[in-house]
Amino acid sequence: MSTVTLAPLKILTVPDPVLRTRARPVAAEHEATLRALVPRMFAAMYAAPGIGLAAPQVGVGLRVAVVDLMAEDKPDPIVLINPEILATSEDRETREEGCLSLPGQYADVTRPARVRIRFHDQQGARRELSAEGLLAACLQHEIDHLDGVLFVDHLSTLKRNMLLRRLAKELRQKHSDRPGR
Ligand code: GNR
Ligand code: NI
Repeated sequence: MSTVTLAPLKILTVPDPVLRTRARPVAAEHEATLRALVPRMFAAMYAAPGIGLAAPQVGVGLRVAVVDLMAEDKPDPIVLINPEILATSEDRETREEGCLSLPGQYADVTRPARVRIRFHDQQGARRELSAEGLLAACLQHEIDHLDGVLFVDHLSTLKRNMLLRRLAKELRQKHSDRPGR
């Protein structure tokens, strides 16, 4: 049994500049980093709880994300390394999105209803995946994070500013409720 534990990864919130920085491609030299990072990303995502988490959300500027929709409460973990969108459907779908980096904020986001993506898994194997529904939205949301894009960027300026101001106010109140945290 392990005698030391690592502190859980902290999830960055807006306006942290790391969230607005394009992440760098993963290369062979990052293998050890990923072996340590990916399990901690899953732990942070399940604890939050969330259905996806991109490395920039935990302060790591690499093109890695984890996803698990936990459909019917069954785990189905996906590790996305250097994911790319190969194709998107013409038809769009609108659904409510949230983001662990904009806690407590939700808005309807319109995106392509279906996507086909290519990525490497943690064993380095090249994989492709076609998705629709919530998985399609989540994959696009995570790939956006790797490009410094947040779901609010898909909203009108008015809605985006309203949401960001509400978040800033709520985070201010939270921090004055709990001084020193
Ligand atoms: O937990 C999350 N839920 C969610 C809902 C709709 C579309 C995307 C998501 S991802 C989000 C977790 C997160 O912030 N991932 O980056
Ligand atoms: Ni997010």
